[in-house]
Amino acid sequence: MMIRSVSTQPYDDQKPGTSGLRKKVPHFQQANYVENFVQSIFDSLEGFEGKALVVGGDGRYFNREVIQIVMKMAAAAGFGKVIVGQGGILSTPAASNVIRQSGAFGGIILSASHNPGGPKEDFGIKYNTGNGGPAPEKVTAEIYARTKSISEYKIIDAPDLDLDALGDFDLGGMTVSVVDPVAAYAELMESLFDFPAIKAMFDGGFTMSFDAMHAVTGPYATEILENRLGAAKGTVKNGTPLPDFGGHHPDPNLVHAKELYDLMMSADAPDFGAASDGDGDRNLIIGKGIFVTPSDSLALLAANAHLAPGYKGGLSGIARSMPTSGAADRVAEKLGIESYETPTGWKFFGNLLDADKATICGEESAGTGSNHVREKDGLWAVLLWLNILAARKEPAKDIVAAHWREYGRNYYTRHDYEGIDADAAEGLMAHLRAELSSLPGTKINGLFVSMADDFSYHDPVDGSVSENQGVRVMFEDGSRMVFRLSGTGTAGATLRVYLERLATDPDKLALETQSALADVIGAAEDLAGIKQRTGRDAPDVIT
Ligand code: G16
Repeated sequence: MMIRSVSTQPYDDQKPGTSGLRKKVPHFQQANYVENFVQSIFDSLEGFEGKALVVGGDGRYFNREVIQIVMKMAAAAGFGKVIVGQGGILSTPAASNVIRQSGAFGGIILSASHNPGGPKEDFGIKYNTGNGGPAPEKVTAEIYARTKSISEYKIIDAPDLDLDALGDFDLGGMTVSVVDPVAAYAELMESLFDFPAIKAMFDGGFTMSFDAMHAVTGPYATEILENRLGAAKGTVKNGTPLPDFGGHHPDPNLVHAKELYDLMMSADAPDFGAASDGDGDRNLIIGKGIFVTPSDSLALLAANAHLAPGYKGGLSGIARSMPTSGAADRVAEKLGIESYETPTGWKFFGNLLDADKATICGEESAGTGSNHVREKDGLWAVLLWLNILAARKEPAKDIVAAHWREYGRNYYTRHDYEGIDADAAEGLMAHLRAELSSLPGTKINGLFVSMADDFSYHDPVDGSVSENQGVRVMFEDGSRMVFRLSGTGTAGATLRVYLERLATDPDKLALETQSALADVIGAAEDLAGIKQRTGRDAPDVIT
């Protein structure tokens, strides 16, 4: 094997964000940009010699090229084996599963998630540790530190490997196993859910529309929903993964999955609608005539999880990210289990799951998952919903209404201001932070402030502390607003404003969300001066 050492210069912008390094494709195509980051990952790890590395991505533009580089660098670094999905494909939850099942040292996942793909669009590289989850902050901090001082990388000289044939191959003395990306994941799902009951529901005429958004979930959804569960052919829409996702944003929200939303609100709606994102970890749930917010979905899934075989023993605890609504907390309270509030980012759930403090986790950003892997899992959420629908034999809309009657309803919305000027965004956050200590006891847009802080998280497992995770302002009537800057964008800054109010009055459970939250929305504008500071009249995306 011919190992080549190539000298290189550091780049100063390789700091991993909420979920790995995400940039535009041309940015990644700069000389040695990919190699620098991959070498920095390897340099910050210890003890992987002879062990396995899982590699896969969501099939977006540049996926195959980067996989070849990663494999050749893994061989040069001394890994014993690379396990790669056929065609370079592995959904993020499936990659997590392969890492765990194979006992691999870790994995490299290539994705920019819900961001668009194509020659001028987004790409991303993320490292996951041996538990199958995104690297915790101390690891990403080491990787970042290494990117700032790197002076050479190592790669073997070898021809590209064919990623389309299954089997074991030699790459400069290292084994590359090209595996079926779907099979092991589908079996895992079958072990968790009551497939016969769901199949009987489909056989009985239950209808569904699943929008795979031309992203990685297509083959998984087709195999599981149509082939194994007997859903009608055509249930999975846009099921062929494309490098540019057909020119769309593979983001399963009400803006980018509008066609599905319109269908579900129409007279011809099927019984159930769902979608998943670029790399298969996010989900969108829409019942006939009702959109279920991710925060509500988390609460509902937790409250009903015992109906699925994999969770019939109950849950050890529930975890949610701080900006996610408090709906899940009341479910935890009723179940008599702990609830945890973590910063945004799935990596913060890893310790809780590993220590069995939480079984189910979720985020307002359309992510839900459990201890079956260490990533959020779009199809898992869809299948748990189907299992619940099959067991309860009620429409999704009735299940949601019953949940609100029992627990109250957290009206919830997120307003995103995308691609705004980074300095303006930082200025807005700095202004809010400066105001925090003087806010309690004051009134904003008619609402009394009871508490205001910049969220910091104390990990109950390893004691680590993560500060400045988002500005929270709580009001006396139980409503809340949260401000934070996205850590996943690739252009300028994205301001996220999360607005929430709990309603328990049975007569006030069916209001329109934006009007139910009008005064909290007004308070956010009054306090933060969003229009003036960002120059935007309205959010780009409201979910
Ligand atoms: C990533 C993380 C999630 C996080 C989301 C939103 O999701 O994995 O845990 O909630 O980003 O992050 P932000 O608000 O910083 O943009 P994904 O689906 O992009 O990997």
